[in-house]
Amino acid sequence: MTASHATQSANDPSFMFDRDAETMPRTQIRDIQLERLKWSLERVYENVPHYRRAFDAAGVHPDQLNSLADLRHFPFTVKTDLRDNYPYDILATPVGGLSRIHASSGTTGKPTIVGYTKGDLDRWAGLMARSMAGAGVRPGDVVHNAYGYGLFTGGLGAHYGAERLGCAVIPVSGGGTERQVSLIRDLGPVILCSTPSYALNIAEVAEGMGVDIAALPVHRGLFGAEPWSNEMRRQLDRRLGLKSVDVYGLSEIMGPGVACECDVARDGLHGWEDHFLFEVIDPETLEPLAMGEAGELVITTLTKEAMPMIRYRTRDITRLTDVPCACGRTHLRICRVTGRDDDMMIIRGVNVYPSQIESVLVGLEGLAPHYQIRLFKQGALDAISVDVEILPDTADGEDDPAAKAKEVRHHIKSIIGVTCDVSVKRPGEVPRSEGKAVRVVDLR
Ligand code: DLL
Repeated sequence: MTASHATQSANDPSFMFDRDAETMPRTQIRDIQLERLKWSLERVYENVPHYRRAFDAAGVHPDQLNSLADLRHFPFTVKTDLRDNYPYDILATPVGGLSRIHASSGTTGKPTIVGYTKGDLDRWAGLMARSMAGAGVRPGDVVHNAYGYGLFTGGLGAHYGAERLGCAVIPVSGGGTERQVSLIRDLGPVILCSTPSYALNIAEVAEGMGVDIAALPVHRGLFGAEPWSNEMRRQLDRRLGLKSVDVYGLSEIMGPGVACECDVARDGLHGWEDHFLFEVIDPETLEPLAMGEAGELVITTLTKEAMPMIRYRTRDITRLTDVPCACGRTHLRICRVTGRDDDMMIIRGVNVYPSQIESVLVGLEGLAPHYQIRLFKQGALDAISVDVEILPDTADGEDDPAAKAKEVRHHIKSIIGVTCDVSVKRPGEVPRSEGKAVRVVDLR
């Protein structure tokens, strides 16, 4: 990857990390995709027994790919394929050829690992630098990186991306929130990287310490790793005095930087199509959907050496758009991911995502944006309850928690269409996030 930033002024609002790649004509993107897709299919067929078996069982061979549309004949990869081949059988490179190994948290069973060659790490840093520049980060910026460092890809992903772009990184990781606030106050970073829920936690702790982050130099927040609503975005922008930008990624595919909003439009995340091929499928029929239709995002890697993924089903629900963007980047945009299909709750026939509940709660006066949803059985039926917190000012006033709970219940019923129990908690009673927030507790 050739970074062309040396020839541009970093003060230019249209600054790009890799202008040639980011603005190439769409026909050229498709040519590159076809060539790289062939390479990836051959690579897995030759080196990964799982893929050879899966292709053979589906009666397909890499030689049969003549156009991008032919990819639809190739089988999907799902999370269980990674678990079944744990730890190393899904790799297309011998373990000795790896430079780093990350792993998923494994909360739902056996963990899965992700391996990277030196080249993979180099491309990841480049794509994260591209993403960050699109989000408004510039060489010379000081970046406060509160994504967790370790097996989670957030910390090191943002770290090396920022360094590649030419920034100074404060590698603070998650947790120790008062110390984070002191560092933001003392070191004057202009960029904050964290999950949106942790950014909110930082805002709250800062307010408690009497530190006005909105008055400090921080002017961009690069938030991602979990779904967050537009209401949450407005709240973060206001309380932290910054422009927040959405960054998307997943460890199986790379980590953060698979796609990122540009700060020009903040309307959909540019997915880097010279390295990934994006499809949206109907999760029921598994058929590819047309541009603009909502369904499950499926990603194929085009340049990964250690762990190429063919048609990986992300479970994330979104839409794609190739409408030209005001920023000049030609790569398609992934609309904000509002939830995963496995997060979807079906309550008496109504489909509900946690982010819909969040939109209602964050829009209501007197409530803090801290909430948790509980799923439980009521007889044979599924039911939900919501814990939400009252704002400290409201807690000391006359506002009756029971009346507030009734109001919240009414709003959820009228906007989303589900009946749920609501419990209004006192300030600090809903658990705070230091990384990805736990929004749903399943008690069924
Ligand atoms: O969360 C990578 C990442 C780190 C992305 C830092 C952005 C910033 P995983 O832990 O493997 O990787 O989780 C991936 O998180 O499939 C989505 O369900 C969710 N997710 C990630 N980014 C977003 C986002 C990292 N911007 C899973 N909006 C994905 C909504 C997101 N959901």
